[in-house]
Amino acid sequence: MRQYYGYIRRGSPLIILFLVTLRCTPVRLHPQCLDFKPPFRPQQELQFCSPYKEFGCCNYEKDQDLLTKFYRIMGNFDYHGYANCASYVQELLCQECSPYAAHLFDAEDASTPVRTIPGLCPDYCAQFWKKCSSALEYLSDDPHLAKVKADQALLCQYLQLGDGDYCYPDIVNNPQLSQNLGRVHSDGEGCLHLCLEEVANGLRNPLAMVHANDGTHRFFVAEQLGLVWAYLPDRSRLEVPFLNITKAVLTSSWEGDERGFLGLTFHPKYRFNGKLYVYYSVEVGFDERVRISEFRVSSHDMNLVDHGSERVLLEIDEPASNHNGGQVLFGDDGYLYIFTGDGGMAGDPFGKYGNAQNKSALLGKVLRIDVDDNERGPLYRIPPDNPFARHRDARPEVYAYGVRNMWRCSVDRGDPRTRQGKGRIFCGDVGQNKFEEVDIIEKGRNYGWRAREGFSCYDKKLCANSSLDDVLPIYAYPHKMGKSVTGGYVYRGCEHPNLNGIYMFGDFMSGRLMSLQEDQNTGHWNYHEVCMGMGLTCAFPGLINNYHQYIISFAEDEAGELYFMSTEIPSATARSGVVYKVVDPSRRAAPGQCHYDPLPVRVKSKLIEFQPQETLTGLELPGHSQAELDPTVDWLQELIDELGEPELTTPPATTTSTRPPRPTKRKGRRRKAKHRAAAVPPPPADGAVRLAGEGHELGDRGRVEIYAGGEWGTVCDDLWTGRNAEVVCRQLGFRGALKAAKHSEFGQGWSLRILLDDVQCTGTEASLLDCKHAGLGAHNCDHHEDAGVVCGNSVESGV
Ligand SMILES: *[C@@H]1O[C@H](CO)[C@@H](O)[C@H](O)[C@H]1NC(C)=O
Ligand SMILES: *[C@@H]1O[C@H](CO)[C@@H](O)[C@H](O)[C@H]1NC(C)=O
Ligand SMILES: *[C@@H]1O[C@H](CO)[C@@H](O)[C@H](O)[C@H]1NC(C)=O
Ligand SMILES: [Ca+2]
Repeated sequence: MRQYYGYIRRGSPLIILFLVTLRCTPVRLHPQCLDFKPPFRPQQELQFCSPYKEFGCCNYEKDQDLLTKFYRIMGNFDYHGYANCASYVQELLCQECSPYAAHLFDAEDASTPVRTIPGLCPDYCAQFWKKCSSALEYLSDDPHLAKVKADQALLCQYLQLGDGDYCYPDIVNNPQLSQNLGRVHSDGEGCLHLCLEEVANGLRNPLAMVHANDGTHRFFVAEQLGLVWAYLPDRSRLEVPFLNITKAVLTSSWEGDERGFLGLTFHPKYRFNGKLYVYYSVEVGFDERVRISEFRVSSHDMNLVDHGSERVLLEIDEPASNHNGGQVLFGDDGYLYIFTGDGGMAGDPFGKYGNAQNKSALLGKVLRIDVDDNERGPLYRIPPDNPFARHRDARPEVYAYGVRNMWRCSVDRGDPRTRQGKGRIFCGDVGQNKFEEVDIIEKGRNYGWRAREGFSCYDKKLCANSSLDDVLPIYAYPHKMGKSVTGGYVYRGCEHPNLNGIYMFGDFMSGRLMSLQEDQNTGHWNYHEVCMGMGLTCAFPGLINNYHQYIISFAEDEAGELYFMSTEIPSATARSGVVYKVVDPSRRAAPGQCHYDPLPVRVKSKLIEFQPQETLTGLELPGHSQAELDPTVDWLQELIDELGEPELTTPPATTTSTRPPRPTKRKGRRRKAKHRAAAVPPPPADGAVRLAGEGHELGDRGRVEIYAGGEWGTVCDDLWTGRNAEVVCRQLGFRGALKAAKHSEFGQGWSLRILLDDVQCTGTEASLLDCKHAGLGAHNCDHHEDAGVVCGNSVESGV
């Protein structure tokens, strides 16, 4: 990739242009139900609309309703009518259960009325009209239908969809549409397409969001300055902060300051003992320290901490201002886990071999203490099975070591059915110069730092020592992908069944969202990037497909749904932090399956209603403005991110305290640099194609022009098919075609010769020239019939 770096730096207009033309196209078609939500697997098997019993938009009750409706309609027919019509009526009624119901009924596009009869393909419609047009009056009360139903042509024209390629029943027979239906969308490069919901905003470096596990389904968001805000399940926020220790917390407005309020967790029995634990930076005399304290909730307000209840459990000197750790959490064993940093500077320089490998130091460790029954006597005890409890040269609190600066750890709730994976602790450990890593924490184990960074040796001498016996990460990534890992969660929620078992995490600097999934057979963790859905993929009410770049933290709510927090300006005083909920647009849980009733919350302060501010970007619907699309800046930024900002390629003393590059929003990733990097257009080879005419600047659509025999020419073809379009789109680097445009839809290529006619592709050819066609330049059509394409990149595309 390096070799293309120079082009980008010089900002060659040629390349910028090329980047723009490669922009991925939005997709017309996506699974969506008539309630504007994703399809699901019904909890109880459908009887009537059985084609959709595995996956679709109907639950059992809806299926029974349709069955009743069916009987009511069929009551109007004699035996002969019944024999002719029953299957048609059933099929038409059941399209409400199709995973593409919104598409078939034109509900996706708010600018057109919802149909009463699903969009039908011409052949099917003709058959239906011949055999059973009398059923129309029972199926629909649309007055226009009554007018046209006597005329097959008029009727079938009326029942046709805007993009005729995806009508019923072709839509169910399209392997590309049905193949991956119900799975997480992923593009050709394996990037999972997800969407987001904005949950809270206006936050100043929100670095933790936790719940109290008390049945109220409140969530608590901590800001670096030392404030914790309580939110109700309806996302309104209490005006008075739950906790305010801004006066004690040491931080600054400097972007990338790693000091501050860093962690928060509720006691597993909070509901009964009202205890919570916080981790923050303080200045004591001339020393900087981290402090782990216990607080209690106020006895008269459940949304307020008793600020006088603080008991300091532990204070640790911090020899430098960076690498302060900050995670606190309770393991399944009921003990409090504390994740400290190595003390800072670069390369863990303290002592003989650094803090992290020195078990007598509390820095660079995972600590484990018992905070139960601490009202009298010591504030915490050492769990008897702590691995070094009886070692002379070790602090008894140490649970695991060799840690650099674990930023965000979480406990796996385990598979909802099998409990597989339950209790595992996942952490992101921020790297030094080269690699970021994700670890699973095991008792007594060495996580390698500073001997090792990721899988590679950092301190060669320590690394060569056979007594190191360190645990390797489950995944490590190099600094061209990001420079500061933010550990996440294994998804174990209810609303998005596809995501179960996926560990999702991110990178603070690059804004990259990533995922790992364990192969149950090999134990290997498979990596997939997470992209934002493009086009209609996220076109569900309330969903968005972009987020601020600086991913600070991940979270799980009381029900197990997954969130992350990021900000545009990573300063403890900038109010640009947003909490996002992760949503899988390809499948939801069956309606009612995830229902819960939060326990009531007595609110004594004012409630501030949530006002979402973010919007879906890049959505194109016919007749809608495309003005908001300006991919150029984003593209470049993304590419630069990927290549690494030049200032950032010199490793700073600390990774996370680097002043970051220009803030930006991450939109759906379109393509990776390797594709864009093929940037210098090669001289056209015979059979090369390009797009022209109105709209071609979008890169995904236009009149097809082909290079053959030393010149560019057009393709005129009144029988131009989707298969032909498919070949063109693939030649252009797209995944497939959304439309075969006929009759010079993208204008007539007057200035060029007509080079191809009568093209008949099977769809798999490498170039149009490989398809059957009339002799080069021989044609019986004119420019009125110049052919065009609309290409697409999603799994949904493909004609
Ligand atoms: C937090 O407490 C400080 C005093 O310690 C006060 O000045 C500040 O206004 C409080 N913030 C909020 C949001 O209540
Ligand atoms: C290990 O850490 C302790 C506590 O900070 C320190 O006193 C000791 O000198 C360190 N040992 C080595 C070998 O660096
Ligand atoms: C290897 O590590 C052990 C334990 O830390 C130490 O005692 C030993 O001297 C080391 N060996 C070498 C060759 O550095
Ligand atoms: Ca490691």
